[in-house]
Amino acid sequence: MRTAAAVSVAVCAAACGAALYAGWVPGSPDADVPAHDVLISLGAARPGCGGDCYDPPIIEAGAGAEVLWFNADTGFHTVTSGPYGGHDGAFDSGRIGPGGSYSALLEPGRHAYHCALHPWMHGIVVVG
Ligand SMILES: [Cu+2]
Repeated sequence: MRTAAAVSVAVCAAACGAALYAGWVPGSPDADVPAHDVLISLGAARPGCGGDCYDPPIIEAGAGAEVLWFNADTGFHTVTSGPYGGHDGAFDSGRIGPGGSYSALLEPGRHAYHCALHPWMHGIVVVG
């Protein structure tokens, strides 16, 4: 079961899309969360997650590396480039369900992003 679920994440990463991690249960200990670069934190759907809605809030990725977000929360979220209300078109996950993930291969540069559903959620990826 765990092996099959890990494979589904790998397939998702290869396809740069959103997928559900079948082996994960909302509220699971962090140790049970599959490999990821950025965690969408449990409780991020409520104001008060502060700068840790996306954990870590700022990451650096090598040029040509995919960045993978995993939604460890019980609600839907997005990973959308640009400031809240100002999607710049560079990338957009669409709605990621609980236990879902999204991966993207980003252009070099500094990418601010946000959740289109929750104005308090924002992060930065620096590529290259
Ligand atoms: Cu959100």
